[in-house]
Amino acid sequence: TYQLNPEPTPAVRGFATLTSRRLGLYPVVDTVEWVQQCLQWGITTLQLRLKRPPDEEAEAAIQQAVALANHHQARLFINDHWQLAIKHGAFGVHLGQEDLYDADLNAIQQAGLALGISTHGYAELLRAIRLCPSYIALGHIFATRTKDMPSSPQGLARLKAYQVLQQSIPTVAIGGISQSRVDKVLACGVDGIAMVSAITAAENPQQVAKGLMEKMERYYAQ
Ligand code: TZP
Ligand code: MG
Repeated sequence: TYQLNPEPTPAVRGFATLTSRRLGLYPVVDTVEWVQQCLQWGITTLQLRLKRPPDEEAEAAIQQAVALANHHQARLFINDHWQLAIKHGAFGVHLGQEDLYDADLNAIQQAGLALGISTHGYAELLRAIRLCPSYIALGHIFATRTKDMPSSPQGLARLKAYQVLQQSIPTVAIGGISQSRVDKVLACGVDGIAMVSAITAAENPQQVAKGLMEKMERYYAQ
């Protein structure tokens, strides 16, 4: 079994590898309606982040979102609710640091689900690397109003340094990334950019998402 503390974690390979390591524009949304919207725009990797207990409503939303994502052959990561993600055959699970103590990582791995892990600094990044997840989220890069963050923003210099530290696991930047900051974040070498408010609070979310998807495709094609 995986042990995080105080024993060192064994370096076990096996969380689903992303066949296309670029996650590109990675919207993080909180309703099935948003999942549907994103899929219609052609988003290929996305996250359903339901900040609620694993009740009937959560399960219904996860079931519907998974069905929609599978229909579009998109990679849907379920935040927190790893049991429901396994039960309904989601592509992957996204876990924060505190979730790593409770979640059964072996069960996630054995069910063939991908795993993404949030990190907020060097120590957490090292710990995440040892678990060999499918991707690592690095954040928050800039100040954000979407989530209360106890730590300070990582900034672009650290984001860039983290890419030098390890290249084998795909990385995603998150936190305070607005449309106008995307170029600078891409230049740090990340494989994906996770966004909440830049998309969901946009006046025209579709236009923003399409523009960013095109920008990222152009960037990665270079
Ligand atoms: N995890 C770290 S920052 C964040 C999450 C879920 C919120 C990012 O939201 P936004 O609106 O893109 O800053
Ligand atoms: Mg969590």
